[in-house]
Amino acid sequence: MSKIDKVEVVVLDIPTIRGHVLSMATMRMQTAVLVRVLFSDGSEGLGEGTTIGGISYCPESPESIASVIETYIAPALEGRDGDRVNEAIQLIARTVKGNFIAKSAVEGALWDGLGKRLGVPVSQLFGGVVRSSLPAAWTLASGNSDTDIAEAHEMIETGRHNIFKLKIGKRSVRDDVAHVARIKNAVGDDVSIRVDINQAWNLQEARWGLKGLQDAGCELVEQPVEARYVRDMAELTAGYEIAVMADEVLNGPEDALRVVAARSADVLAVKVAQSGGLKRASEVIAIGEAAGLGLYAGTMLETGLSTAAALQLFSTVDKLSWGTELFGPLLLVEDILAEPLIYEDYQVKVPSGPGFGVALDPDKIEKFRRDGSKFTRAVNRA
Ligand code: MUC
Ligand code: MG
Repeated sequence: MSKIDKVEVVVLDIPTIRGHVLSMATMRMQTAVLVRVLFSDGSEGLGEGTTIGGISYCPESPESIASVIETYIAPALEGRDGDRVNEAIQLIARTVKGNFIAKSAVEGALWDGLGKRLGVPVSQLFGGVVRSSLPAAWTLASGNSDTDIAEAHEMIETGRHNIFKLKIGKRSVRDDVAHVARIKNAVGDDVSIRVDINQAWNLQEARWGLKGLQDAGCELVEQPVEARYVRDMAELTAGYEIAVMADEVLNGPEDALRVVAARSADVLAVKVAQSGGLKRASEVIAIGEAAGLGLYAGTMLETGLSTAAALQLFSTVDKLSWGTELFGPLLLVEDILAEPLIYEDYQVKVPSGPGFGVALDPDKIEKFRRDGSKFTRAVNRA
């Protein structure tokens, strides 16, 4: 058996390439909490727990993620059998309530370690890939329509992205709809435009918003109202042609079942971290598939590490009808991988090496680590 010897955490603060303006916060920096699990046979596994905009997106913060892992999850796991990932998941669930991002980070490191020891990519532990690259949307969120249009044209011309998610909800509904319509007109019919409100509208604003957005040619609206207003989401889903996607409401399979029962979305934004790990995310996917809902691979704007983890899972999904937004590393001034993920032909490639198929660049870890935060041993390049 490969015993879990040690669970370590390092916190990285990495500037973004531009301000990322969301309805609840403007990001100029992304904080990634990395986990490294060291096993008794000398192998190791890496995971990442990242949230958005400090603690403005959800109840977890980078600091709470690090602290929950160090204080509660690490002592529970150390000494256990690292090959028994399912047993570890159950133990963590009994030890810690909620805190899905922290759990996901540790679980990720266990899957990565298991895949590396077996010499197979994590996708194989979930049944194998059905595709080796996935379409990747980009988020336009500079806060300025002209800048967003220039950014979109550059992305289209360079073959990086031809699907765009616009972050709105900060301005009035009328101004936001005009902003979306301008961008849609500028990029044309072949380019898909979606929006994410991040819960900023009330029901009445959302009615105007959805009407205006669908008239403007926008295809999908993500989490227009607060996650707890399930009936409002159901009314909006039934009331308009534009697809309604659930995001913040989804903390795993239990919530996915509730969304299905309430018919409160057309599409599920499946996020590995928000679901509570790869296993629970796979259960969300299964529920979405069984209910005939659309599926979309969401992001917490993670580094290449968690983006690779997500690619391992979503490459095994047959009908990912709305594609992915797995562009996280491209929003950072520098990614932390030794070999960056490959974005070309409007797709991102699924890494094929063992585990998540990626390695960290130790110089980047050193450069971006928060003062006082470090792994005990240097990170392997291999
Ligand atoms: C969210 O709410 O979906 C995903 C892409 C992006 O720009 O922000 C996130 C968060
Ligand atoms: Mg969202």
